[in-house]
Amino acid sequence: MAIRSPLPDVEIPPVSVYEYLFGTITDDDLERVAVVDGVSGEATTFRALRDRIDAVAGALAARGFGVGDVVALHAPNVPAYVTVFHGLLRAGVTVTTVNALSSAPEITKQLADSGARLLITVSALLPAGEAGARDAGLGDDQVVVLDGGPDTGVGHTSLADLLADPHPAPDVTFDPATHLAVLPYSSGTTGRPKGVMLTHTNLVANVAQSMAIGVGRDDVVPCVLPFFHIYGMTVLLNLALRTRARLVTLPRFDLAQYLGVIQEHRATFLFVAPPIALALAKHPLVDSYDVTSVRAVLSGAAPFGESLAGAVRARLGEHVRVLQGYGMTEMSPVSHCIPFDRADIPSGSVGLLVAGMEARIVDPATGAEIEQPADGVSGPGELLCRGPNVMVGYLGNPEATAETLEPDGFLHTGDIVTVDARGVFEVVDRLKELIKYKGYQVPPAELEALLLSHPGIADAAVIGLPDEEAGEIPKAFVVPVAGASLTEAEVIAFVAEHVAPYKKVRSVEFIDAVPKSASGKILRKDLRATAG
Ligand code: AYL
Repeated sequence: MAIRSPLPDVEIPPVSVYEYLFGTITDDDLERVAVVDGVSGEATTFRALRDRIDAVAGALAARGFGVGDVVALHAPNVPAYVTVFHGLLRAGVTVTTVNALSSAPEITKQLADSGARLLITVSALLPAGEAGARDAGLGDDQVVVLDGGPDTGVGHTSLADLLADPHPAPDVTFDPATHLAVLPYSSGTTGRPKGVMLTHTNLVANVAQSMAIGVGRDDVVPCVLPFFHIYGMTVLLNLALRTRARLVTLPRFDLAQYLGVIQEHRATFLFVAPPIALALAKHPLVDSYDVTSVRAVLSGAAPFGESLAGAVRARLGEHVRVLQGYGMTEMSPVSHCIPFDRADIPSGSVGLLVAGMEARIVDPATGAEIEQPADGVSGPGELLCRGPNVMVGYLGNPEATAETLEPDGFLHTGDIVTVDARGVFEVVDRLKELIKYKGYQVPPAELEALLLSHPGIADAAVIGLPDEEAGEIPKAFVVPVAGASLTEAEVIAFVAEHVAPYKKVRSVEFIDAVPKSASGKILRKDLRATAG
């Protein structure tokens, strides 16, 4: 029997993301500050933000973009990200969000796979963006540089150029339940990154479901986790906008700058991944800043244990709520959270199923269903989830979709969990091959394919090694071609040349053969057992 969320159902209105965020906004809220640039201090009210979103939608529609088009957005967290992202959605365009750290070949792959007709980037990322776009067959006129323009020396159409000639927001009609809002990339439980098809309703639902986290109108939310990743997109950007909280954008993580923003803007709700939680708990710099405004810290995207949670509380104050969220890009992403008002739920757990979600826990060896116990804690098993926030499927990849989504709508998470009688879940292990470096996805299959493209490498396997700061670091096992002289440094440099920095292989071990099952699957558990 499926386990149902113990939280009351929430209304999921059948509207677009734009309509959900701004359709019911009051005159009072329109005058409030929505977004602050954490670097320059420039503030934008909800009214100005909405007007700019309308203007971007109008400009894009006037250039022929609308329902059926895919546009790639490749930028760090800056206020213009908010305007352009929502302007694109407002125009009916499907947005594929690109990691700001992506290499040119990674950008090319994503553009080609998603069928993007336009890349919107920033001058700081232009070298990778331009090369990536060119190799995907996009012309110079298909690259927009937000802070570019003829007078800047950067070239390309800028955001200011787009808006120079005002156009009213278009009247677009689509079915929010089926129209794709975004295509973020995720490797899911296996293989290489795939386009995750999320509809407007998926995103609207997950904001409504995430209300339990407890962000409210008086909160100030520093946004250092990237908007291009689903955590930043839903839990920072969209949840904060809908609750009328204030976002403070930061384009990259720098601890001193982050602490400075917390102090200066009296930040109240911190959304972090475990490495930032570790810095908050342990770094001496924290003592030099006033962080007394903080009332809650939520960690998500990678394992976060009770001891680190306790260390965060000890440092920031026992009154601070330390929360955890869990989910997957494929679930928009939040399936579990610790509600703000549930102080009885331990911070080292991932909390409860969010409203409207169901789960099943299945023994991966036998397929047998593990029942929720009447008391105590269940045995471990793979988590499967179903709900209004679960993706439609992987773009152009029915095989991967069929492997991940059961015909009855349950999604395989590839994570091993337990549940107790109250419905509190804990993530205890990962069944899938994914490596998480500081909360970012590092798909082993992608690195293995890259390693195999090296003429000196006959076979390769990649696993994650535990690491206190990053969570896990990628390690490669390499079988050299007979007679090849290959060093660890060469292998590391080869990978680093081709991938985003967070995907770098950080150690290499040469072996005679990669251990594999009879069906040819890499036996990662065996490699993990031998790896030091
Ligand atoms: P993706 N504990 C352990 N592992 C986790 C956790 C957690 N709290 N959260 C995510 N993961 C792992 O698509 C897990 O293996 O989405 C999961 O399948 O990049 C995988 O990361 C998904 O990686 C929030 C804030 C959810 C963040 C997120 C997750 C976004 C990461 C709810 O409130």
